[in-house]
Amino acid sequence: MEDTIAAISTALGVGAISIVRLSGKEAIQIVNEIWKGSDLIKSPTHKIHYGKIVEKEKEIDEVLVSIMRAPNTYTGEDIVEINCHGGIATTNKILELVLEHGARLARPGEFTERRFLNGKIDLIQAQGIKDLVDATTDEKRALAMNQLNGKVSSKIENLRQEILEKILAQIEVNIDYPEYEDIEQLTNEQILPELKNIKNKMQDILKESKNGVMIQQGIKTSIIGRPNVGKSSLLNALLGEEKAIVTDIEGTTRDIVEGEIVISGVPFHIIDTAGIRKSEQLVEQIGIKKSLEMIDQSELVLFVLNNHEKLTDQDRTILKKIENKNKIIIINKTDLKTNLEIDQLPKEECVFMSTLKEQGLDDLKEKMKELFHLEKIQTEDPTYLTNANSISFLKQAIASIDQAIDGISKNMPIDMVEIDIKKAWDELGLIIGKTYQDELINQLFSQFCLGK
Ligand SMILES: Nc1nc2c(ncn2[C@@H]2O[C@H](COP(=O)(O)OP(=O)(O)OP(=O)(O)O)[C@@H](O)[C@H]2O)c(=O)[nH]1
Ligand SMILES: [Mg+2]
Repeated sequence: MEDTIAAISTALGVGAISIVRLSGKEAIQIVNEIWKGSDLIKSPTHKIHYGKIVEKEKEIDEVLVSIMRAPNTYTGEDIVEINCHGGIATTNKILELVLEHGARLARPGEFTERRFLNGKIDLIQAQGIKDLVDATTDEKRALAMNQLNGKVSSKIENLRQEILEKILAQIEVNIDYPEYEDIEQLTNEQILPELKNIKNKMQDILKESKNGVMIQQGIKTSIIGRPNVGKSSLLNALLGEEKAIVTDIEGTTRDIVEGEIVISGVPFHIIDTAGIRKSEQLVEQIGIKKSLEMIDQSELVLFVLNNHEKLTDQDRTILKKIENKNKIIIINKTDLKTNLEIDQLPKEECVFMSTLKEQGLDDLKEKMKELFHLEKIQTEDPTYLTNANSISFLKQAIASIDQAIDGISKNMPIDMVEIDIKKAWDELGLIIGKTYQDELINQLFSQFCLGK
C-alpha cells in the first residue's frame, strides 16, 4: 500500500457539492501542490481549510479541504477530502489534477479494502459497509449496520473463543501434560458435550442466516396458471400498478413481466408468466416452456386457479409439480359461481381472491408472511450472515465439528480429532477474515503459559 489512491466519492452528476478523496502517504503533499491557501503540510490532523484548487496559477475551484492524518482515519492512512462545487466538469478536473500530481485512480472499494488490510475492520464489517451503501429497505440498512458495528462478527468471534478455551486449550494441556488427567475421561466428559453445544450454536446461526439472505436477496416468486385465470391481474394488484396488460383474450401475456414488492422488509421479486396450456402456436409454446422453467427457479410459486372453472389435467400436473415447493394456491374470481373442486385442494395452502373486486389481497400477503416466518424478522435485532461465502464457511465448520464428534465416537486418538476441531476454528476465522496459526498460538500462550 505504498501508492496514494484517489477517487470521486460522491455520485457523479449535478449537485451542490462533490468530494474527491485521496488516501496514502503522499495525499497531503499532492493536494498541497495544487492548492492556494494555508500550508497543508503543516496542518494538524482533522482540520478543514478553505482555499482554492489551482492549475499553474489558474483557479479551478473554491473548495474546502479536510486533512486527516494516519492512523485515526477511515483507511488508517493519511486522507485528504476535497469538497468542491458539484458538477461533472469541476469534479473531473480536480480528480485529473491529483492524478497528474502522482495519485493513482482507486479501484472500486479500495478505500475500504485498505481499511480492512490495515486491521480496522474484519471481513463481515467490510461487507456491512458495502451493504449499507447498497441498502434499499430499512431492514437491509439495519442488517448492514449490525455487520458494520461488529455485532455479527462478535457472534462468530465468540464461537471461536469457546472452541479455543473450552476445547483446544484443554486438549493442548492434556497432550503436553498427559500425567495430569485421564484423556478419555476428558474427551467424554468435557470435549464431546462442548462440541455438541458449539455445533448447536452454529446451527442456530445457520438457520437464522436464511433470514439474512431473504432480506438481502429477496424471494424469487412466480405467478403460474392457465390462460385467463387472472395472473396478470394478480401481479398488478400486488404491485399496486397496471404493469401487465390484462384482457379477456387467452394468451395475453406472451413475455415475462416482473415487479417487486416488500413485505415485512423482505423483497419479493414477482414474475408474471404466460398461461400454461397445450398450444400449437410457437410463440406461446416458448412462453409455456419458460413458465415451467420458472417453477424450478422460483422460491415461491403463486398458482392461480379460476373459481368458475373445473380443474383440468394441466392443473393437476402443475399441482403435482409444485407439491414440494413453497406455494400458495390462489382461487381467483370468487365473484363468479364456484365450479372448482375446492375440496380436492390442500385447504391450508389456498387463498380466495377476486382481483376484479379487489378482495383477498391482504389474505395473500398474510399467507406470504406466514410461509417465510416474516412476522419475526421485524421484531428482531438482525444479526445474520448474509453472504453466500460466509454461509458456506459456516457449513464447512459444522461439517468439521461433525467429523470431530464422529472421530471421538470411533475412539480416534485425540490429536487426530483435534485436527478437525482446528479446521472448524479456522473455517470460522475465514468468515471474519482472520488468519489462523499466529492467533491460535498467541491466544493459547497468553492463557495457559505452556512454557512454565
Ligand atoms: N370476474 C372476474 N374476472 C377477473 C378477475 N380477475 C381477472 N379477471 C378477468 O380475467 C381476464 C383475464 O385476466 P388476466 O389477468 O389477463 O389473466 P392472465 O392469467 O394473465 O391471462 P394470460 O396472460 O392470457 O395467461 C380479464 O378479462 C380480467 O378482467 C376476477 O377476480 N373476477
Ligand atoms: Mg397475463
